[in-house]
Amino acid sequence: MKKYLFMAVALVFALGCSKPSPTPKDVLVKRLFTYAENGQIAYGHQDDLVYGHSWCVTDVENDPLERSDIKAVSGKYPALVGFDLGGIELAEEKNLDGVPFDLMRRAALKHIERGGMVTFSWHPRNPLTGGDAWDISSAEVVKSVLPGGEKNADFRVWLQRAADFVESLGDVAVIFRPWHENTGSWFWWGEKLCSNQEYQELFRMTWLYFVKERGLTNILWCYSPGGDAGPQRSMDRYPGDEFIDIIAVDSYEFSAPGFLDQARVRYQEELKSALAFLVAVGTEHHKLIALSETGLEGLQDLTWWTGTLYPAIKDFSISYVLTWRNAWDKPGHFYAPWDGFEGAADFKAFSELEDIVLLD
Ligand code: BMA
Repeated sequence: MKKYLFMAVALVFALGCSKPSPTPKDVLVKRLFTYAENGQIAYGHQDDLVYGHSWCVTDVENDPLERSDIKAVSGKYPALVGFDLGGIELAEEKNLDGVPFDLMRRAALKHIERGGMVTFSWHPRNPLTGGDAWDISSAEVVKSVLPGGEKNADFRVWLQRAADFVESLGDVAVIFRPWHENTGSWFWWGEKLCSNQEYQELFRMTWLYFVKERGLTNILWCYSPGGDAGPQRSMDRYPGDEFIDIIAVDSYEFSAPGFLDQARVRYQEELKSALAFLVAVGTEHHKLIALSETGLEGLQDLTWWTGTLYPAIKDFSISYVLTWRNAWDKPGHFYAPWDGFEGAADFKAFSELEDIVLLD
């Protein structure tokens, strides 16, 4: 009897002392913190692997997923690939940009298997009006999906479908960045479309559903207001430390033809002030910081990567930067170079900087 008692005590002691092995989320958090601590920034590209400038994957099941505009010009895949879940809420087969969800799942897992990281954004339709994410005709939408609202039950089905997709990825960690650019007023969850409190409730409700109801604990939650809000306002809608792993910002360069110099200065100033603010917030809240979306549509500035983006971000401890998509079906809607693009050499030079990380 004594012997068994001793064994039981020893077992409890051993279990208590042994460190649990790190989860996929722990590993990804550490990886991103390490980049920031080492002064490195991982580079990401939206929808890389599933399409690029003038091409797209058509064989959902068998395509080897080896094509990438970034690889074509730099020899490497981006370290991070972004995908968008818009459309999953209605159980559609393809997302709002025509990417089949089965292909998206395969590409995300392939990228992770290759050693890369994956982030998901979500442009869901408007649950009250039936319009798209940009339908801002009603300021009652967020209220309508919160508990007690007329669309709450329907919206929970939308959350369920998005969570089903994330769950279907299996035991891998991914970044999830819902309800982005909330300090602008172009999405139904935007600044003038709901109060700060309603926004926070929307975010927390999403988190609670995924994490507490569904047990999806391998998600890094990213809060990303828009850079044009000005730094101070960007935290007004912060859901709280418990719900967030990454505090980020979306910030684009916009230039009218012939006004590139002015646009560059404005972009760099806005970005630097946003990042300086967020890095301080990150230190205080112990959070990762990122530039979750950026770019210059059409890249008419042929040295944008080394001459505009890099000088604006290099002095900040951010873990990644992601440029937006190269639409296969809209020739002018691209934010990264492709094979044959005249500014490709500048991206290659950017990708070879020692503090910029792509996937070897
Ligand atoms: C926008 C544009 C749209 C696209 C949307 C969601 O910035 O690229 O064409 O549908 O993102 O990916």
